[in-house]
Amino acid sequence: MNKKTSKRPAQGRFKLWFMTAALLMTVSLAADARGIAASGSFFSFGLQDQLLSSCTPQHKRADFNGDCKTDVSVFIQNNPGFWSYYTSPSPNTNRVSFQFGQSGDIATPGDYNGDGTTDAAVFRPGVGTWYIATNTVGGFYGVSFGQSGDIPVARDYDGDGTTDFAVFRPSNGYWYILNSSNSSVSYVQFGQSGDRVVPDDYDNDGKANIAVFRPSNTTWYIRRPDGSFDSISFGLTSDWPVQADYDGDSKSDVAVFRPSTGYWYVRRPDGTLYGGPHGQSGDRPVPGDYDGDGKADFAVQRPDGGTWYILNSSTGIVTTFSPVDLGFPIPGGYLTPLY
Ligand SMILES: [Ca+2]
Ligand SMILES: [Ca+2]
Ligand SMILES: [Ca+2]
Ligand SMILES: [Ca+2]
Repeated sequence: MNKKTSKRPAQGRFKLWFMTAALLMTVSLAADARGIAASGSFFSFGLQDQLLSSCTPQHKRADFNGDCKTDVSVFIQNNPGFWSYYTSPSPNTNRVSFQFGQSGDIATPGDYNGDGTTDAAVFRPGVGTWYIATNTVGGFYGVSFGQSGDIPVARDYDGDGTTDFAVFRPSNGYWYILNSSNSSVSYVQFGQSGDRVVPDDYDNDGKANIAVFRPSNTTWYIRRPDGSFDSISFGLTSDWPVQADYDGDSKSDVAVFRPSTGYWYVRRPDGTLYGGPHGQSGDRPVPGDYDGDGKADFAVQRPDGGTWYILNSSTGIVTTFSPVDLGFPIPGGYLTPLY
């Protein structure tokens, strides 16, 4: 496994452009950006630009209002698509919803401008294009990075506090990262086809580690900054990786959700494990820090009715939300795409 860094795009196709919905009306790129344009009406407005908090990026999954609490949020994959999030545990009265994305897009939430709040973003896999919302009233920009067949793995790899566009290419096992700090492209071979991508900050150096879970041998491979890597045997072939910081030490923890039973298993640093039942077969795991205590909470979205079950780490109490929006759960956009 080797690493190369270059000022030049790895694949020679990288471009940036910026436009607003107003511009889009007069630009012929409308077809490519279909589903992004703000041609429809909005359900509501009022994104609250709250002051930034001191929580670390691991704890800011799907935190659209910047209060250091993960927000119940969904991507409704229609044409056009909609994003909706809820800023407090009274979900249907604290709802923000706006048009963004389209059917077939992959939700890639992240903080792409480094302001401490999560931005709506999608990767359009057929064309290798990313779209990032700049507000809830139709503003966005697009970035071409990657190609058809790539898996988006957006994280902050260079540690500047801003999410980096990045893809994993199963066909050659390479990771391609567009570093937000200097716009250089890093590419690293790590993993192979069939691996599940599990990037996160496992060592608390402020930079996401490149990492994969290999179902065939149930081993996690976590790349260290010096290019060496840790191998950790954990989980079953059929388990879903749910890496997050469950114990609050600011290091992401190796963890799995067992879809057949609804059990969660988290690996402690000493190699022992803990966990328990939360959810049931068919549920989608959506870990995040919903109560804002610095520890990720076990949480699931039940696809049938769209109900969320959140086991608050601060109290041990399960909170149940039934938002009016049914769709892909945004906190799941930080995990390997399995549902
Ligand atoms: Ca929040
Ligand atoms: Ca970055
Ligand atoms: Ca941890
Ligand atoms: Ca928590």
